[in-house]
Amino acid sequence: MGCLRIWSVLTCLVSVSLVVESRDSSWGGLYPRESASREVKSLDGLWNFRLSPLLDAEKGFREEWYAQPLSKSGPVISMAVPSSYNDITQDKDLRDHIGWAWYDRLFYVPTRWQTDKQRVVLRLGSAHYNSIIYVNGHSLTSHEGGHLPIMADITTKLVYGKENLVTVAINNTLTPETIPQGTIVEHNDPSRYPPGYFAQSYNFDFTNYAGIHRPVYIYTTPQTFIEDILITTDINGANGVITYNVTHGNTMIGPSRSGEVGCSMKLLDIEGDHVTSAMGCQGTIVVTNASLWWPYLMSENPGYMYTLLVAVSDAEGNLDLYPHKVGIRTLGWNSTTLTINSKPLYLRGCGKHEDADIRGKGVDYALIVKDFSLLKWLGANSFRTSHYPYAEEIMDMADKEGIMIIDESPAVGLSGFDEALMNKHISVMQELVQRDKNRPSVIMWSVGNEPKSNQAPALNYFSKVVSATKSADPSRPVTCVLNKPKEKEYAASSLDVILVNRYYSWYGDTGHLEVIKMQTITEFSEWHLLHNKPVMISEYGAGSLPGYHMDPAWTWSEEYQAELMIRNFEAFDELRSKGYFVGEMIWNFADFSTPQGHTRPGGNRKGIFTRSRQPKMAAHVLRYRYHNLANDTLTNSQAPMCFTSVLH
Ligand code: BDP
Repeated sequence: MGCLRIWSVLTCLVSVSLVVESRDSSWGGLYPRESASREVKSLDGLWNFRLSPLLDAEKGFREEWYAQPLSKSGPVISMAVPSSYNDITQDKDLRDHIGWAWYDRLFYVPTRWQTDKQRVVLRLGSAHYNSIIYVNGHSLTSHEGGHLPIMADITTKLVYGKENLVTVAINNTLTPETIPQGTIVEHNDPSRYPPGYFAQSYNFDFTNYAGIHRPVYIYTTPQTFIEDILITTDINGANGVITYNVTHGNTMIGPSRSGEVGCSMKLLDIEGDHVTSAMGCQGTIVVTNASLWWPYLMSENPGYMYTLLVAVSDAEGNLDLYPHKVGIRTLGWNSTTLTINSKPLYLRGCGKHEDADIRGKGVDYALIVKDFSLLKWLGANSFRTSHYPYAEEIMDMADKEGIMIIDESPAVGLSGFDEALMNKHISVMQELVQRDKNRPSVIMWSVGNEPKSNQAPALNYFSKVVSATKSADPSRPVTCVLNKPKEKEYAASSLDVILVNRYYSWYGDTGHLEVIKMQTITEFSEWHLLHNKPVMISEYGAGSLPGYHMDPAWTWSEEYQAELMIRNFEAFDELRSKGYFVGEMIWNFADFSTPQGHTRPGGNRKGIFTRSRQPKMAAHVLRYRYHNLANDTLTNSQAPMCFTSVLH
């Protein structure tokens, strides 16, 4: 029975994809933005929801739950979109569900969209992990992977001026072939477990939240439409140089007439005033006396962005318009240093999670604003999207606020390293680059976190994944976050910058804060010596229970967490003086949810903020340091910021 049950979960992933009319969408398209030619309609809100029965994973497919509203085929509950479904109700089975979950809702499309011959696109910011999207009973697309957008052209499947049905089936099962990986553990001993009993296990330290996590939109474009825009920037003296390449598409209506398509660009400044214009679908725009994109606290005016108003017109003069933000900046890296606009960078940041109570990994605008407010309060200039790509709404804020991003793939804790996994990993990197390639905030790609890179096949595997990422985007350095001992480590040689996670005096030498400085200096000097590359610490930290105090410091007390940080700072300062140590990121920005376990009291408590974003003592300590570091790294040409300005 147990075996049958698991077979059913796993084969379901394979077999249902065969019935999808148009297969896996790996190009999520440009973010839905309104313009004079594009209408955007949100489908967020309360959807209908039902789980597949635990012992009959394929029931929804067999009974074609997508063919009519879910409420007609059985009981439904209301489910918030966007949100994870796990923590929304009091139902433990929903929280811990493994397998298919079904969502649907009705929506209208105006007849005018048909009269105006509009192309209509459905786009989900993400759905975790495998998803199949249906409109009016047609299976339109499927997508594997939980943190990147899904798009489908739904023009011909709609009933205009009437009710339409969108259905989304989502499966959160992780296997050794998924990214990230997981295992379904069967328990076949009938004297200890009920029939069919199984559990999902995975090798990462955060809850595998599931659901429609990001906004759902439908939007229109004309039949000839802007498909993608690639933007790179350079600096030439006081001038900025924007190089662009616009690709356009044509709907199935009529033959492609791409030869007759023309492009024109208008560049607007931050106030919306016209700066300059250009013609042609590819080209270069020179911006005289350009305002550059600078990180937070490296300029009085961080995050400056122009708007490139892209226009594509067809033979009849129908226009498609798309406003695209552009931050002009350059990145550089060598064996010791990272630079932005030719100035050396020191990353003062955090590892984060998309995580909150009730909504799990669902996009929450209030939380986004709060987190950026806290990052700025801290004086942080960066974070890593540990351990998966974050929502585009978060990335937009990072661009705007001048917060630099190490943009990480969902490849957390990988092992095995066979060719199939490698090809999937490469596709994920290409999808991520495709989505975030034009963002000034993204200063580095991270292909993963803590792979088992002590396994010999990791050498070939990472050299291929890194080089595929570099060919997708040669303009940014590529890294992978490592934790294996440097003596037997096969990924580092492929990377541009070495990022290492280390928990001295927490997971080893617990209670012995006095060894941190020595061990950190020794280890990071050796990484640099071995690979002749810039190095940084991408995670360090200790758990603390807010309000638990103990002096002298004792594990889990706020004092222990704070002192562990201060001891690390002593090491970081010495390493910085050697000239190759390019950053520090505390683990973690806030406490977050993990699977239940005896080392995780209510989740991972290494946050410097609580899960509800209140500061622990550690946050004040970090704030003092980061603002001081910001003052240190200011160049003469930029206005110094007094530390007193961080005091209220
Ligand atoms: C690191 C992982 C991170 C964990 C952290 C920890 O990268 O996901 O949450 O350890 O143990 O190894 O707190």
